[in-house]
Amino acid sequence: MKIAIISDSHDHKDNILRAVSIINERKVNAVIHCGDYVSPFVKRWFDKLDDAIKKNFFGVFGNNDGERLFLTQNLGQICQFAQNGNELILELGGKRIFASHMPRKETIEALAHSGKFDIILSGHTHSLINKNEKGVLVVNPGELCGYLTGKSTFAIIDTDNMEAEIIEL
Ligand SMILES: [Mn+2]
Repeated sequence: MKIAIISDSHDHKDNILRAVSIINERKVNAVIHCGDYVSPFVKRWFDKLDDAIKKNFFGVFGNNDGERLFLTQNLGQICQFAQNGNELILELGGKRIFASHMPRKETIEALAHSGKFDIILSGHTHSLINKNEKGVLVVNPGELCGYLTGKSTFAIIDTDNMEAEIIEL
């Protein structure tokens, strides 16, 4: 199963549309957004994901997602947010996945060593992480917006070989 991991899109329309088009072309099975969408109107752009992919579109809120009510009402029509908004726990492709916007480094390490999850996802720092720690895949896809680093990135995880491919726009 292929899962696209996006974070920190920060309302960047062009980059969201470019990522959506690559995700559709690559016939990805699911999308997880690790937060910082910002405006509820981003639904207009994520709505261009193929219908089959939208059925498996999940997300958590970031610290810049202040308008949770309208994000839930608008983007929530196509994106299934974590029950508490902050910590997404789900199983896809037989892998147990944890996603949160801004877990501390120590928390990520503890989760990776807990044996409870196969894939740990985060965002917030706008910096890439792509490592496999004894079979546990730890990924921060960097920033889709590209505002801080000048690099606009997201990731596609293949749950069969447990590798994350980093895609730079
Ligand atoms: Mn951010």
